[in-house]
Amino acid sequence: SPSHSPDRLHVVEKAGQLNKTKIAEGGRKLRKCWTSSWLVLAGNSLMFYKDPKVAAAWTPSGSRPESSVDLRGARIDWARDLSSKRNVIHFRTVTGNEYLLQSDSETVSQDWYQAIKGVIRRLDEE
Ligand code: I3S
Repeated sequence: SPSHSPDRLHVVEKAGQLNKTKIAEGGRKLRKCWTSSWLVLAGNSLMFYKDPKVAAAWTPSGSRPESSVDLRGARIDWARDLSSKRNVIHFRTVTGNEYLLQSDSETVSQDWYQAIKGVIRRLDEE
């Protein structure tokens, strides 16, 4: 039945480890605090977990991520002047929360950039 068919909310598009810091909350600048985080991109959301094991147990009604952002209306670009690190992704939600995501691997950062951008674009078209 349709109620059992997978929908986009439940489809994990991408998951993996990245360095992450939140740099603004509601437009207000925050002090950077880089930490390693396990990211899960699914449905309209990018979810952050401390531990991949917790993320693996993820179900719609099950374990909750440490934090989660709604990608609808979000903007993504490459952080040029926001960090001394390389391969840094910058994104901003409609509510003015801003994050930096980073990997020392250019390929890993590029893949995440494209995946997040793809979701944002899809949501823009809905
Ligand atoms: O943009 P900033 O202030 O140079 O960011 C650096 C600081 O957050 C620093 O911590 P302190 O608050 O103890 O100064 C971090 O250790 C650095 O990693 C931050 O710079 P990068 O360029 O790594 O994003």
